[in-house]
Amino acid sequence: MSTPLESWVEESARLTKPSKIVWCDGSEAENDRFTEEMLRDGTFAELNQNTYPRCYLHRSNSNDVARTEGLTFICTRDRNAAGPTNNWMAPAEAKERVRPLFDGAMKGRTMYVVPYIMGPAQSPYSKIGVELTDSAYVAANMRIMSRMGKVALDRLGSSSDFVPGLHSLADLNPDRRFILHFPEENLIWSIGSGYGGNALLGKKCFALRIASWMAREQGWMAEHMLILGLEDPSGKVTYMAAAFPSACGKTNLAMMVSALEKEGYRVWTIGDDIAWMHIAADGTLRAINPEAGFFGVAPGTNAKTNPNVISAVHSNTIFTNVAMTPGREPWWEGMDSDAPKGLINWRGEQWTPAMGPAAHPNSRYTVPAAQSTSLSSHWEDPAGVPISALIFGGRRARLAPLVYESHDWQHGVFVGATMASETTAAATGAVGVTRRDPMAMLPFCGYNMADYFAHWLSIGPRLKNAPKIFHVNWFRRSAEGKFLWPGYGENVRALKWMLERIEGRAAATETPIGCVPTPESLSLDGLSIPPATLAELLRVNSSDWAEEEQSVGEFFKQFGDRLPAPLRQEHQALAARLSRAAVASS
Ligand code: SAT
Ligand code: MN
Repeated sequence: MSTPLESWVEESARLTKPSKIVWCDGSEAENDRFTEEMLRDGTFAELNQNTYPRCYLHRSNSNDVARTEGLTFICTRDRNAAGPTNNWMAPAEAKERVRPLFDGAMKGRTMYVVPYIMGPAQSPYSKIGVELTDSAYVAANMRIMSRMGKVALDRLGSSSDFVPGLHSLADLNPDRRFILHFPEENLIWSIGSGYGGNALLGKKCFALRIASWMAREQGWMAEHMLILGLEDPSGKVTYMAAAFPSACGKTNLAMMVSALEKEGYRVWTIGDDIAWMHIAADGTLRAINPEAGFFGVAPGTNAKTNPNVISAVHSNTIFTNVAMTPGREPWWEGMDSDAPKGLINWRGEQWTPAMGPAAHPNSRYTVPAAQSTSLSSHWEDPAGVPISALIFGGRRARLAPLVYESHDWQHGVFVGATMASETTAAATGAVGVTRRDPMAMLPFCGYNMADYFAHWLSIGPRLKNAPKIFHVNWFRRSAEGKFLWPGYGENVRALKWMLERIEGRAAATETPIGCVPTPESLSLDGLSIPPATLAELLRVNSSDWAEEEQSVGEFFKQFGDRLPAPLRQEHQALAARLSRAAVASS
């Protein structure tokens, strides 16, 4: 008798017709073998093995460098289950359309069976997935990003309790590229792309889109959030989870070297991208990081913005679409050094400045979490860490102050549901356009976002001490376009204010949007921020916010009656507070 996994592998092999099937065990020896094969067939270029031992460079097809949201679908029987913010296809239609593309797609190639655990191997909250892929690069990345191989097969046994994901590079043609999710049967199909979020199916496809659906059914949360611990001078650690859209600094915040280290404030990393959060028996919200590595944006990463990752990526790291120096070291824009002579760009060509960026703006490193010196000793706690603060944020050149606190859980959900950010290179399409990205989940919520808001609203009342909900904006600019806040390690100052709000110690000013720090309540020693700049950073401009309030109304319209009433109430309450403030100031 074959197990459910064996049957599915056989069935998928009959469809895709690989010449060989390799079951991955996740071992060092196996990884060495894959590496050799990839060096031989050009999937990998070897980096300098003296300065970057066991580090390799992968150059992807130039049409395949970011997530393709337009080709990503939620396939549910009822269209409304996917909601207005997702692309939708009926499951039968999706399969009819895409099955022929899988037919024979692996001919002459190897099918890798990649079993993996999302979450610590021993955690009751962890879940198993199996990805079938014809990309050794995907298998090698999955080995870093999850607990991959024997450990997963051992945990699975003969059970059918795993999320199957079928992936093929096929011909990498965007016209035949589909990233399909079937949440009603926990199934993922991805074809035509080898890029991160499209192809590493444990990450966005499973740990966010499929898991968000499971989480609603089972009463927990799957969120696009980093998890960090802030240690205070007494040694006490307070855990926080923060949602920012892709390429808005989650990794850098989670791995930060604190500017207040001398004062005793340190940041410990639990995760940099995804949080699975459960309500524990004691009423706390407990978070695990389902991943085991970081798939971070390279450009802009340097010894100032993220020293921890700079040292971590010096071994066992896969670089994707970065540039390479003549000494075969990785290079990208915003690294500490200027572009050296003889640089090879991400396409593998001799680079000249006229050619534009040498590293692709969405180039990435894949590094084991365990290599970061900032990693918390609790990062694999099976029960997760207790969360005291939830933070939303994005890139807003104007509008949002450095940090503010919502009034309560319901208002905090409104703040998350209405957050917006300027788009980045992490997805294909225009960069720098402001779009609403609720909870940073717009591209990752596997069901109707109105129902997702309702799910969020239902969680707070079930918690004993619901986390406080904050909003941050590191990206506010002056009229001249200069950043007002130094960011990076200095962001700990905002975290410290949040910690003191949680403990009831820091002062704040009530504004129509929430509580903003008083200038004195922020620890700014050692920073020379002129009082006028600080005032601008913390300012809540009522007429800008009145415009924002209008645009929120437009955004909410698409959800019709499905939008939970409490969010409508919060919207009206905001409008009322803003008009009272306008009357008071006129
Ligand atoms: O989608 S990826 O996981 O490749 C990166 C991101 O956009 O967050
Ligand atoms: Mn992400």
